Formats: sequence, C-alpha cells, structure tokens
Amino acid sequence: MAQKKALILVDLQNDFCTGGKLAVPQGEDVIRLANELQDYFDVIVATQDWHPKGHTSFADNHPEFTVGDTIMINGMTQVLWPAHCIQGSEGAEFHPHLKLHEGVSIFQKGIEEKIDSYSAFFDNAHLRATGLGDYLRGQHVKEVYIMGLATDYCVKYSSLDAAHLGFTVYVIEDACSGVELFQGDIARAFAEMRAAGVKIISSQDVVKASQ
Ligand code: VGL
Ligand code: ZN
Repeated sequence: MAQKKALILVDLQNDFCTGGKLAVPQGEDVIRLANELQDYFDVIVATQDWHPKGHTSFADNHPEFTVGDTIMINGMTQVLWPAHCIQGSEGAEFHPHLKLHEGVSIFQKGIEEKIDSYSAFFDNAHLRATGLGDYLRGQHVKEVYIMGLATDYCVKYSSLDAAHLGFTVYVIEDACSGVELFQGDIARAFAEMRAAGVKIISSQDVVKASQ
C-alpha cells in the first residue's frame, strides 16, 4: 500500500474566529486555504475543540482567577480561557465558510471536564489518546500536514505529538493564526516546532510539490 499524506485542519471553529469567544486575530482568513488545500491530500482530518460547560480551562470555573492567568491543576500548568467551544453550541461549530470534502474524519478533543487537550492526539497529560494517531497509521499515512488555529496552542502541540509519534510533520505557516497571549508566543512556537524536527512550509510549497 502506498504511503499517504494527511492534512489536519485544526479547530476551524466559530469561537476561534472574529466574533467568537476566543477569537484568534484573522482566524477566519485561513478558511480559504483550508478549502483549497484539501484538493492535495489523500486523507483529511478536521479537529474540534469540544468542551463540557464545566471545563477546567474556563476562567469562569475558577472564580478567584481571571482569563489569561496560569494556574496549577493536578501538577500541570493550565492557562485560563474564556468559556469557548462548548459541546453543541454555535461557537463549537465549524466556520460556515469551511467546505469539508466528503469523507473527512472529525476528531474532538478537550471533552473531559478535568483536563485540557491542546493536541489533536493526546490530552495535556498524555493520559488518553484521541484515536487520531491510530487512525492515521491505519490509513498508511507517513506525512502529516497541519494547519489551523491556534498556532501557539493546538497547532503547536498537535505537531509536536505527531513528530513524537514518528510521522514526518509539516506545518503550513500562512494557513495558521495564533493567539499571542504574550508577545513572541507565535515565534517561540515555531522555534519549538522546528527544534522538534517539524518542517515549516507555506501553502505555495504544497501546491508546487504537486505540480
Ligand atoms: C485552543 C486555547 C484553548 C486552540 C483551544 O485550539 O488552539 N487554544 N483551547
Ligand atoms: Zn479549548
């Protein structure tokens, strides 16, 4: 069976776009590339951040703290966010301009109340897999291309986990947008990804490679 390339569309949801609860600057600008780039891949996966109302990452659930604070929960650091991507809410829906190809598999993460999951592969403590790694292996995928929201959280942690799982990993830089909670977070995220062997490319590189 031939080796395959997968495209992972990370968290292209209303809450990460303009007007959403955790809006990433220009989040919706990457949707066009998501629509175009699907043409170049054998296997396509879309992820959704999918939290219960009482999720531990929501500042509202820690009344003594505020959005942007970092606290310790069960020995791990956790950034506190505005409530976002609540299961079944409009904010958790994919952006209306996203046109997913037929057969795209959807993986949801952050579904457990007590632990966050930035990565599309594992929760933040690496206790539980989402099934994405096994799914990709089952599809004979060797190379994964990652794009979406947000560069400095879900894109970063998904790409690091993918690299650790042994995939060859590409992050499509112009098809990502970041939170930049602290100035320099996006640049530091790319540096960490590079250090882990992740290749940072552009959407044009994907198009050119297919010609
Ligand atoms: C994300 C912060 C909180 C993301 C999800 O998709 O990057 N960021 N939850
Ligand atoms: Zn989240």
